[in-house]
Amino acid sequence: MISKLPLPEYEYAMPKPDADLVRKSIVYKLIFILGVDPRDATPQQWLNAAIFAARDLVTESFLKTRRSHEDHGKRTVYYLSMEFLMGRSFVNSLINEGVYDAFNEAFSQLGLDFADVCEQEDDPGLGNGGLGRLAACFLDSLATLRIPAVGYGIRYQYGMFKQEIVDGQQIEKPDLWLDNDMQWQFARPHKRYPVYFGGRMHVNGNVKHWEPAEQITALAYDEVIPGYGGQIANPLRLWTAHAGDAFDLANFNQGDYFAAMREQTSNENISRVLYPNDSTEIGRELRLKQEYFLVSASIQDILARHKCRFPNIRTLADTVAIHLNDTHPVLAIPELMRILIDEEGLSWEEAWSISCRVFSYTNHTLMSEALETWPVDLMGRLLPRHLDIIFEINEHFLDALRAIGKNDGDFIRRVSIIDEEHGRRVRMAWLAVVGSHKVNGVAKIHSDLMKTSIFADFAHIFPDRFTNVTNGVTPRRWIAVANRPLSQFLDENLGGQDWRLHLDHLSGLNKLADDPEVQAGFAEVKQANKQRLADYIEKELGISVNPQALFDVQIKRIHEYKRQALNVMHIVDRYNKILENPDADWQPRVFIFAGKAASAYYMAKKIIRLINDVAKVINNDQRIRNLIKVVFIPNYSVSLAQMIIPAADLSEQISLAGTEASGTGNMKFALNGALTIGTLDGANVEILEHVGEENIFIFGNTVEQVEAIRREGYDPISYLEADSDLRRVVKQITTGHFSPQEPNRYNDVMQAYGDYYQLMADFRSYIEAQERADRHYRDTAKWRRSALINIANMGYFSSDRSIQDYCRNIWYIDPISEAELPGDDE
Ligand code: 26W
Repeated sequence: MISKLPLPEYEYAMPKPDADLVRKSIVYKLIFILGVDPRDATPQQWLNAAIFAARDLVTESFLKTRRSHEDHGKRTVYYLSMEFLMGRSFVNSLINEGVYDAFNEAFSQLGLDFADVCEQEDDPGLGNGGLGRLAACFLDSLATLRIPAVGYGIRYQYGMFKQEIVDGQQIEKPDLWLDNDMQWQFARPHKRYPVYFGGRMHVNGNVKHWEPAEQITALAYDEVIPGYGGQIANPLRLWTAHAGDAFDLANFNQGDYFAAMREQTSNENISRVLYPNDSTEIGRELRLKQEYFLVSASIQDILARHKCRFPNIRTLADTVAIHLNDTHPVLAIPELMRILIDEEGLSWEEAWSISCRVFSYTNHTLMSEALETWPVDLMGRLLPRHLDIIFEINEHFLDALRAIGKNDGDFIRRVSIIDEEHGRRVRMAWLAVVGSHKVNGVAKIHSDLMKTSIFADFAHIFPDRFTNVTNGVTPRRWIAVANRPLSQFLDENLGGQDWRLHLDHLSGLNKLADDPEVQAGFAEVKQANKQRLADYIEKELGISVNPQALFDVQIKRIHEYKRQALNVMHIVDRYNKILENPDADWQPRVFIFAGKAASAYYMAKKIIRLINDVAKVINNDQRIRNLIKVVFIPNYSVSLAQMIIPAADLSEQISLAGTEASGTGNMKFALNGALTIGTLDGANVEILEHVGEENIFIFGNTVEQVEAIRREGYDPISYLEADSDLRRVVKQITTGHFSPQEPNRYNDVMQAYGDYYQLMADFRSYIEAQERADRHYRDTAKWRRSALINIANMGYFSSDRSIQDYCRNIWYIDPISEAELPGDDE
């Protein structure tokens, strides 16, 4: 370990900022960093100045943390992910650094509307959905728990597209987040690594040499991730592709400057855009290049950091844990092998033993269409040495199996990393399992299903390798930032703020759940949040919704398996029944949807259109008298989730059992006091265990029933025949009741692929669960009690608990102790 001498001249401790100091700092940044006269500054410019002021604070924590981690030489976890869905950083940083009130007060001294300034911040959308948001929650927890960690990702120039709804249909617009969002990032121009592609292999006896054809430079940008409580922050290092060093000299020297520049632009495409797909395999060359680009730069950086602290590369596995967030970064395995063997001169056996101890892998989906495989030809053309290493890994693996007598041809074909049946492809998930020491699923049911479905053969081969870590969410962002009224309520009723760090302390609410005063306090919180959302809906969409109605919310990616269509079927059924029986005592409801559809996912886009068509008819039907309102809020994002979730009464988690790996929205809703209506799928199962069956509305077939139905031959028509309400709903949707201009518009949405996601089979039980929810809501005290019990029992679903599970069972890392941390007096 290289020790650095303490130099007192190098110390700078930021004074603890009060509102005066914060105000001065903001004005200083505005004038001297941004060059703007305060008299002319726009809210956006004020925000930028305030971000610079806030960044100073997190940076101080960051440098202190880094020093402390270096001095202690602890094992570090490197989290590799193609997606990080961070959401806005400003308010989160203020809360984590404990300076929210000081900034709030500083802005009021300046005579500016703080909330308005905060709203100016862009929402970097460097992810699709659950997997990317989980990575963001994990970074928050890693920093908060003082675990030495670095996130590695790609700094896409264009993140997730912006969604507009035009004539009820999704339109995608580019997301230019970088235009406004530079303030958080530190460019690290000296952190640059070459990434090579193409070319050929030269074999000389035992020595293999890769002569690549193309070189791209990866440049680092660091974002500082503050932990809660101040004093601590970790880096998220995002790579951007730069062709500067790869300028095509031949063209340049021949005087063809423009050809050389063209080449440069095409190389820089690597970090241009996030693939907006989370449902089907992407399979494009540029995506493979992106994956390797992330992996190669990150592995080089990890090795450089290791070498700076420790003299011997052979100790790598003692100090480094590398986590693969799904298979997207799994080329990290052959990349590490390549460097250890070709550049560091280790034997295959030495390199493999290090590699297996270093890597671990999380699977986030069982859907076979989302499992990555790459054509051998493509891989060989782009990454010939890596393909070679993958073949060798496979050979060693299959030889080892044969050596223990597992040489049944069919079995070997099934577990081979190379799929020989679909035009020779590399199975990335198989490579991840063979090359990692631990593989985990993201909820109990998912981890169990993993072992009996996609990874059944591997669970036999490596019984100890498979494990579960149930997902979690960070209470800092999902309560402290998103729901300030609830935070205050919790502080008051729990007698302190420490639920932010120890979410299980929420259980203190259990004994208060029957107290009418506490219930009234909670009702006030919920009402304020509903009003805020109602105002937003009115302002943005011109739809007026009744804030006293039950807010029934489904927000998530649009996908057939998530069954937004089932939700629509219930709405249509309710519409029919209100028309039939207008004088019954109907519970007014507002149905809220939000979510993006992958741009090439025809059926998902159609579902968005269906929601909007149904909304148009029902919202404008005077006979309904506002008993139903349907709202599709465009451009779902982390920031929108932060506004919508606190306002929800009912949380729709209605995927077909066995399809949603975990879900994390389900946790955020329950944590904010919404009751779940859901199937026995993903983490819903564990939420049920924690909140108790009288505080959740469970419906639908179980995984076993779904499978039995499939085995016996699912017949959607039989459900239609048996249920006249269902028949009516399906007929209306499919024959143009909601699209009279084009009666056939939805003739394929209800029974797509023979109703693969079993909408018909779960319809009746869903309707009954909705009726239970209505009755429950009518009993105000009962509902409030249930909401409080939900909050009280969500402690388990903190991402702090997930990260502790990872540390204990997968990464073998101890959190840094209090005593090892730098204190205020340093
Ligand atoms: C190949 C493109 C691609 C990209 C992303 C395929 C699949 C994905 C992910 C697996 C999609 C995803 O976000 N999965 C979600 O992960 C969450 C975090 O673990 C879970 O809570 C969700 O249930 C799961 O759908």
